[in-house]
Amino acid sequence: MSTKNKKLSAWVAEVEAMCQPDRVEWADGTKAEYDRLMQLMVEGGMATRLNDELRPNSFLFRSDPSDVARVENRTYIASRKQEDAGPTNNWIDPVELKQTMTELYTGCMKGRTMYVIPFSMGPIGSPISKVGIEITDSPYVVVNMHIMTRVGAQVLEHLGEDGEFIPCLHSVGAPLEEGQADVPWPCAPIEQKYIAHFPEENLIWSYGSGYGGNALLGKKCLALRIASTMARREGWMAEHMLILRLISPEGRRFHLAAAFPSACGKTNLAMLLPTIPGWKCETIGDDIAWMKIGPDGRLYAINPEAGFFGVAPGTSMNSNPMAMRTLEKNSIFTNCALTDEGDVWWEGIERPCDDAIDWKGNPWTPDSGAVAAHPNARFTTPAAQCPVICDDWENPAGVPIDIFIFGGRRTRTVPLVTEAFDFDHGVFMGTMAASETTAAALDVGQRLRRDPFAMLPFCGYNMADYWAHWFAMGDRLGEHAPAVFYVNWFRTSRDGRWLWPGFRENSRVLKWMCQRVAGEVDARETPIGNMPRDGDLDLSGLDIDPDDLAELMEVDTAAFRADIDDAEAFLAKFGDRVPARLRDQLEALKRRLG
Ligand code: GTP
Ligand code: SPV
Ligand code: MN
Repeated sequence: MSTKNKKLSAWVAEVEAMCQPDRVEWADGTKAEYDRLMQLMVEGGMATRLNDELRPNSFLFRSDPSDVARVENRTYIASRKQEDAGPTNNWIDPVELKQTMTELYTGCMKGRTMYVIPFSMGPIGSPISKVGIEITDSPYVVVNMHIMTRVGAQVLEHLGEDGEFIPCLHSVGAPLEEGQADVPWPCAPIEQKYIAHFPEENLIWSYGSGYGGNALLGKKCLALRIASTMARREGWMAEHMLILRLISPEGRRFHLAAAFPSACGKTNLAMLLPTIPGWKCETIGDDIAWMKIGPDGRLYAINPEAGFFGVAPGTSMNSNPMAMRTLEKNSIFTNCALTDEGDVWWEGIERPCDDAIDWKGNPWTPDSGAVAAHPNARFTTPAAQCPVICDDWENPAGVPIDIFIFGGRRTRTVPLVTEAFDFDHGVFMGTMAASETTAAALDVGQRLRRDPFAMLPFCGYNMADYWAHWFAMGDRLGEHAPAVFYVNWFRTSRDGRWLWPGFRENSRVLKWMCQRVAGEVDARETPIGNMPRDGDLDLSGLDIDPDDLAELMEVDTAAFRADIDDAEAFLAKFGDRVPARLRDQLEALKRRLG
């Protein structure tokens, strides 16, 4: 395979000269290619084929123990001016960063194959879709990109002679000397890792990591960091949001898009199997939404991805049965445990396991005193295999969004659900979002942090300008702007129990949202937003202690006042770039809290 696109051939030649691979291969996205690369990796000791009867056509990979998640401290937005990256992004002058990285890239693919992967984010040819080309020296990246994006010859055809593409360069940063044997998971030490974005050129350079969002460059790098900068320039939105369709017993359809930080429940909510009778949920996307205003003035969303790269631990037939059925076959598992039958296992799968090989490759039993699967162990699985995938999931026009949901992991303070008074208040809620951190990033520690719109690690430009963009979109949408809600599935009691059962029971909260949007129920006004009146949240058949429910719904005004102080300190970092409307919202909240 090759290309008629002159810019592409020139870029591939330039990268080949710099990285000096042994050979170059163009990925065609076919099953034959997938099978051949998997075979190569099994023979090379990088992959284990799982028991074909238990888990057909599926493979397990174990990463290097130093390379298990995104690295936020090594992620850069290299805009020409530092203030355009803003105070929440790491910044290096683009000229300097290119120099540093060019030195690292020089000869970095020696002894390896350089793969050129043409891929589309979104259905090929949709007006919302974008073409990317990832160059990588990792065959693991190639097979994952096969599942996560649309790879192949059609993309090159669509690109033609002068089509635009987003260049995404990736290397694991581990050249092989003549005769040097490879390791199962090549990568570079942390201080040599760079996940770099050059937003003014729509360019991505990633070096030194083979894991997830550091290496599968269509996902966070392209579909969020670069796309968010394009979206602002072009008047659309690129968000860290799942997309789902909820159908009421009467057949009324609602489309919801929800932004929760990494490992805070998007994949679970996207595949919801409601516990309340008559309600149905269909999945459109589990991580990223690209949204444009349609001809009717409403906001239409597509899922730019083609697969799910989901957190394995905690996934079970009880918590997320639709995910469990999606990954029955044709899936890639990374950093899960391997059972003696040759299947995968992880904490919270709710299946017994007495004997396994843990994610580091060592023998494991329940008495080992350590987890068998890494907390950020993941599955890569085709979206089309999801039993509740929506008929419209690949509709190039997208689906019209009725409801936005924000949230995060808050053991205290934040109640189960609140509704914004209006869109501006909703933008304020998204801005105020905060969450306890998770294992999805390697280097952020365990703490509560502000994570506006769940975009803190993913916004490719100054976040204050991003808030202004949200207000501008709201103004353009006017009466068509989605309703906005804030949820917290993670509140705990003083003695550390979950107050809310979560998972499939979250359908009860979504039902209340739909009833609000349809004008079927009133709400109770509180200082922080509208909340369900007593009896309006459908709790039928749910055994929940009335005291727990009261605590779950409690508006702790003292805690919210303290939260405002923290929010003000956060906003102060952005100086006078903070939109006045945001400050107005903050003042209004202060007044309501008294
Ligand atoms: P990323 O892929 O990192 O963006 O994560 P995500 O937002 O898709 O999170 P995911 O749905 O994979 O959930 C992450 C973890 O939170 C898993 O261990 C889940 O079991 C757990 N979780 C999800 N939903 C709930 C819930 O409603 N209640 C509780 N207690 N835990 C949940
Ligand atoms: C996240 O961290 O939000 C993910 C996983 O979805 S990764 O692709 O590694 O970014
Ligand atoms: Mn995510």
